[in-house]
Amino acid sequence: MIFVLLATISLLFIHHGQCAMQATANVRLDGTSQSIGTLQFYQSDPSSAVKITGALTLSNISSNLGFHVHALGVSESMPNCTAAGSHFNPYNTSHGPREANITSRHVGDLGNIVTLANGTAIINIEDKIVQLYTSNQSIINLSIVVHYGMDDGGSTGIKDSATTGNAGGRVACGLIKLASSNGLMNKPTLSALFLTIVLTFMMFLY
Ligand SMILES: [Cu+2]
Repeated sequence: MIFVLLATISLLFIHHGQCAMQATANVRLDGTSQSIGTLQFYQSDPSSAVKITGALTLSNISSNLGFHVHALGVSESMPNCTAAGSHFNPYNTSHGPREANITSRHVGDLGNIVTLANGTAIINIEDKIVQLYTSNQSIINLSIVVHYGMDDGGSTGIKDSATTGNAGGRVACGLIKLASSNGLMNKPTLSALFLTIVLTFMMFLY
């Protein structure tokens, strides 16, 4: 009996550790409350990539636009994008493209998003360096920033290339918030289901 209880408790802990994490960022034009879209962040476990999806409407802007996680949070309702600080760079590394390994880019370096002729950017990124789980690489409560220009990956030597990819000013930004729906709310539900199965099984044993 005690063994079954202990096994149940330890399995519940294992289950909790494996719950997927989900976050969102409502992206607004710099210094305004005008939303240009909401991004979804999803990570199924700490060793898998973070998926970033969504659509942003950047009317009249058609090109590659620098896309980074910056080190500080911003106001959720009316963000001042300058207040997001510099690139999220916990290991004090050089700026680089998204494809670079962890020693050759900032954790927050997500490269560029590409806008269509009408200004809409469809975002579908998988990144193995940013994290949603508690970690030095966690981007929860930091900011996602969209720039006016292209991030050159730090390779051109032009102006601010080595620090920011020379991506220019900040068009829009948003606070990256942990969403309770998948990361937290489902845990009790799933745990209760699991407990019910175990208790039913025990009824047959005893
Ligand atoms: Cu940036």
